[in-house]
Amino acid sequence: METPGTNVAVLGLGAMGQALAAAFLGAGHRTTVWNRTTGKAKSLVEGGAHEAATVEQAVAAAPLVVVCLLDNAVVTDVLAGTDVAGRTVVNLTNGTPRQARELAESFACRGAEYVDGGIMAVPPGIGTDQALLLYSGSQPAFDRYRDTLAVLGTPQFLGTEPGLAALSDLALLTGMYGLFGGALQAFALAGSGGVAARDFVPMLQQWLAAMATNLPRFAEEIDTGDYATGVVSNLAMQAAAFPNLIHVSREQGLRPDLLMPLHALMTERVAGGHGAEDFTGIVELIRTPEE
Ligand code: FVH
Repeated sequence: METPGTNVAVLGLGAMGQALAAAFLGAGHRTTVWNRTTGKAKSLVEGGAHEAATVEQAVAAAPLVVVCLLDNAVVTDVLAGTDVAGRTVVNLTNGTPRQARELAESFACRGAEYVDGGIMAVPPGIGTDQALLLYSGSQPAFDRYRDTLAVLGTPQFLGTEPGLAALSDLALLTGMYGLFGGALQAFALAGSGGVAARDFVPMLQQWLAAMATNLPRFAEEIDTGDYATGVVSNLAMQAAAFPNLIHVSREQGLRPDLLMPLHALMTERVAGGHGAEDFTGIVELIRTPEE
């Protein structure tokens, strides 16, 4: 286990990279930072960080290299040609499982251990109890740096398959964007009737929290593939009511775009003879590969 005093290099000083570097610094780790454009390291350097002039210098300065750049194409470009042998690369850049697997393979060929990560937090949440960080990839590397990484937020290691963290990260973000998209449509709809978002939010929050209690039942139905037992509100009934959500948006002068794909799936599932089942059966259509 590493203790405070670990040398850490942070590549990328966007909003998130700065927060990560500040957390390492705050915990007493010797922190070297690098960013493509200069100027973003100023407050970190004032706090004791060392600013490397090149990626090569940053990587040479620390056995643990934490990467947080815009996307994985940038990660590949930025580290191309740099000697990473003997280093542990922890990549917290948002990406897909396939990208994580490709990066793991590529870094292994170059003599580095690779851990992929997903940050379930916004920059101000880094270093607080609110931050969850998902990891997958090299177990020995994760175990070695677990305590160092814990200063960023609660670390959760999902397994040695490098893509696992990215898969869960993107699944959680998928759920979040469904929630956010629905909430925006709801705010716009309430607003079209003169209700300010701040006045509507208590009711919306209460409703969404109550609806979220359905998720364990959804999970059970999805895991068992039994969408027909214990149905409270069948899909046919829901599919009959759903067009009203679309009509009211149009009547109120709003775009119903966000609602259309779900309506199409509900209609298809009912047409397939599953109207008596639960809403959850739609997952079967989602699982059908695109043509
Ligand atoms: N910020 C957030 O809320 C989320 C939370 C969850 C995780 N995401 C992911 O974290 C990655 C970095 O996000 P960020 O917030 O730091 O993003 P930016 O502030 O836009 O900084 C981007 C950094 O990437 C550098 N960069 C961009 N293009 C290049 C390039 N071609 N070559 C080298 N570096 C590049 C950029 O450098 P510069 O523009 O300052 O020179 C920044 O360091 C990201 O995957 C999120 O999805 C954040």
